[in-house]
Amino acid sequence: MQPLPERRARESEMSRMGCEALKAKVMSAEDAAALIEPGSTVGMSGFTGSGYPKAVPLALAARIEAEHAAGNPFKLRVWTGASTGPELDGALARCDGIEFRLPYNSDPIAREKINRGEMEYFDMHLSQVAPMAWQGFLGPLDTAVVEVSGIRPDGALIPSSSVGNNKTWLDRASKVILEVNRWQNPALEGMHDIYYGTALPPHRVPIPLIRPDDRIGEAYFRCDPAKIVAIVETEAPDRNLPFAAPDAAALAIAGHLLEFFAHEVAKGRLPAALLPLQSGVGNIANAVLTGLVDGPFEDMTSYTEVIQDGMLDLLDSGKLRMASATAFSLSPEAAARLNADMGRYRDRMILRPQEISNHPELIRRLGCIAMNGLIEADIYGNVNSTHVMGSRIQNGIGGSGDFARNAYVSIFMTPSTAKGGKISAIVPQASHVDHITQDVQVLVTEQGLADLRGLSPKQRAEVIIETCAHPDYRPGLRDYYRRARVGSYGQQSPSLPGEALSWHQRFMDTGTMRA
Ligand code: 0RQ
Repeated sequence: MQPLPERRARESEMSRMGCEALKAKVMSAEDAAALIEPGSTVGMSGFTGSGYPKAVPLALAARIEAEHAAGNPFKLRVWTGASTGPELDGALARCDGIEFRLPYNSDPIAREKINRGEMEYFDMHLSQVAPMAWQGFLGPLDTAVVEVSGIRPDGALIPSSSVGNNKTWLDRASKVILEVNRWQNPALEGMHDIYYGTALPPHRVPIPLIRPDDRIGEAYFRCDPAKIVAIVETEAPDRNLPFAAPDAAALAIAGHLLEFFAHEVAKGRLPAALLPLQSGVGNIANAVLTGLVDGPFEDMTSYTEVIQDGMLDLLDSGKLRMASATAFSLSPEAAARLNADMGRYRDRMILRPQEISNHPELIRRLGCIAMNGLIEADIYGNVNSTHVMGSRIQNGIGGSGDFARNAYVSIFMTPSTAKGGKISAIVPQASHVDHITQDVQVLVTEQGLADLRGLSPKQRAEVIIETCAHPDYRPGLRDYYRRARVGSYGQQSPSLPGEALSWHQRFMDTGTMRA
């Protein structure tokens, strides 16, 4: 008799491919990649560094390279859930294999290609990807390549560490390639909630989710077995980056937010358990969650897109009752912590399709508290989350627009300066706008928190300059605003457009925005 841990491991390994009828479709990643047509559209799984296929994209990249060397280069159109890992976006971008990509990217090689104009990138609201695919605006989907953590005897697919758009890819694609990843914890089974009730207008009905912990769907993906052309077995880890330890700015931002929440509770505008938290990507967002561990709020919930380390800390502390998201975005250490105790976490976490985790109807109904990062905000509270100097994409809008427009309170947070203090994050006029002033209700930097609700544009400008801007940049911003109050064409949102643009140009010319 094998020792218990080995036996368990063996049993779980065997159970990954529980469907006898599908076993004949098991093949190598190279053979599976050969089934993808040059020039076709491929819908891949993956959301942040979780649940993306890890073998077929690499084999596809090798095939593209070989074809390139043989004088037959080809490219693909690639759709995903959001960002993925280096084995997918990195590998396919490196070999010039992506002609068009949607929706969110944070891969540095792909970012360079996009910014050099060598790759088309459709940066869209994450909640809109699945509906737009169904509406037909994105064109046909030829192949789905989806990582799952297992296949049940009845052919139902056990989702992996992200759900993203997988339901839609499996439904829409003409053919399906599955990667069954044994690295994924078998105890993931039962954590997912896949809702099959969405429809297109005029047949849409309300989505029956009233609380963040409601389960409204099924634990598995359905997939027509006749469409499955290949199954590739893998054993490869998800790859998310570690978070930086919170620095002084992150801690100060977290402190301002905690104070704000306490104030709102005292005023009766937020319940004592707050409202479902949405937390964006990046170190600051993670630091705020970690800050809540030591805060006074109990019995909190989260309705968000990704579960980061800070969310796990909050669950461990007992302060967060449950978390609903579409993916994990955990550092390797936190992923190991989750995997070691998945059975216990599973009852307090739900992973859903991104059209549900980010659904405007649900975000509005639940009254989420949205907390997202930014690149720059202008003195009127317009926020640029995506474009450096108005033209160079950093990542993408991701889910920030889904949440900011529909939240109970929409918060944007950032250090007041970037690049070691050379650039002010508060500028006269945003060089690109993702979130209009009406969708930005609270702006917080390490300098302070500006509650912009109920303020006119000119009132906002004064509060933002005096509360959020770094002291080094306040004189320049005050001077701009004073002159705009005199020289602007109109006085609703006073601006001097030519001068606002030269504010950005100054960094390019001198390496700093300081006067
Ligand atoms: O670049 O790494 O080359 O130095 O932008 O900035 O400071 O690391 O901040 O990780 O919090 O990311 C807005 C990008 C902030 C993120 C953004 C440069 C800076 C650095 C990153 P370097 P930091 P963060 C739902 C929520 C959109 C999607 C979203 C984001 C790099 O929050 O992608 O919210 N948001 N999704 O140096 C020039 C400035 C700059 C600047 C920062 N003013 N000028 N460069 N940088 N400010 C979750 C999902 O959708 C998955």
